[in-house]
Amino acid sequence: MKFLVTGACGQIGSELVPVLRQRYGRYNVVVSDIDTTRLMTVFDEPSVKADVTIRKEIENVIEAYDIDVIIHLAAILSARGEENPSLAWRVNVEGLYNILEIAREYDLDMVFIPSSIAVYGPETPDNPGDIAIMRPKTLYGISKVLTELLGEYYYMKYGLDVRGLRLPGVISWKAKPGGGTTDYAVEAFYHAILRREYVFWVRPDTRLPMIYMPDVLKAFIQLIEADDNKLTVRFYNVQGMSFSAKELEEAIRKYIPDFKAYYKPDPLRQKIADSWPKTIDDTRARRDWGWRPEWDLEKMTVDMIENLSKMLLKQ
Ligand code: AKB
Repeated sequence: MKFLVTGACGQIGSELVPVLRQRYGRYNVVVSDIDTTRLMTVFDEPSVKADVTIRKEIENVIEAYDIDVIIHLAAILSARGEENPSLAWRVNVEGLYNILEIAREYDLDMVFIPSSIAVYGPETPDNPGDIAIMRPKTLYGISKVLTELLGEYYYMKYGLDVRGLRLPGVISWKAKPGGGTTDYAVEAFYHAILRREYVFWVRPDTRLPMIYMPDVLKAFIQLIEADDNKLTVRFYNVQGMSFSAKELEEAIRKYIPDFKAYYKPDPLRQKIADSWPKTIDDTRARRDWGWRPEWDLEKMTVDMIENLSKMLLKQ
């Protein structure tokens, strides 16, 4: 199986690519991004500069490397998407269409695309499952609903195997997230370690579903390898934990006692956070392909502080 990972230099790609290369072989995982500097510093060959909004550039990679599976990570996240809607449209909608059309045209085996809790909105009832009311209020959320619906459509109409995880906020220490509403849950650790203080951009009672990167990587591999006959939907909720900003502050202070937290809600990001569910129901992923998260708030906090301190303080 030969993979192309788009948007490979982002938070998830930076950690997923080494895992894929370890499992399937370095030369079977081609990485692409528009950020050539990061492409060259983060990954070994095979790596290609390719823009998902330019169909020909992706087609060239598919042909040159004889790709079977696209893992489509290139996306503009929620907060950045609200600041630059036309960019979000081009990357998240036009880029998505290019990927699906290319996969159909070249008869690829699979397209794997992360979705997000951003598909939900204020009308969604608490703790939604995989099939729930989806009336998102951000362009990012709208583009992820489109991703899921088009994915299902291509699966039913053309037999293209499109599948993905509906991810909550992703916490990790190796590469920073960018442009998301939930990024405070990562930034707080950087600031706690380097400055002993952090100003949260949400209220202390803001509670959101989250997941730690090792669980994300495990879920990717499990769902990529899951037998299609076992899947009862194309996009699956997965959640590792759910905590409020205040609970995160307290968890960090257990290990960094002089950590000070302040709260200055940013109207845009607070509104987005308030429109998302506090927890999501991932029963179906547990039942269909054996999903089990291993990381909770306490365990993740210890691991984040240990690894991030080593990385940041050695510089
Ligand atoms: C964001 O905050 O935009 C992302 C997401 C939940 O998809 N982290």
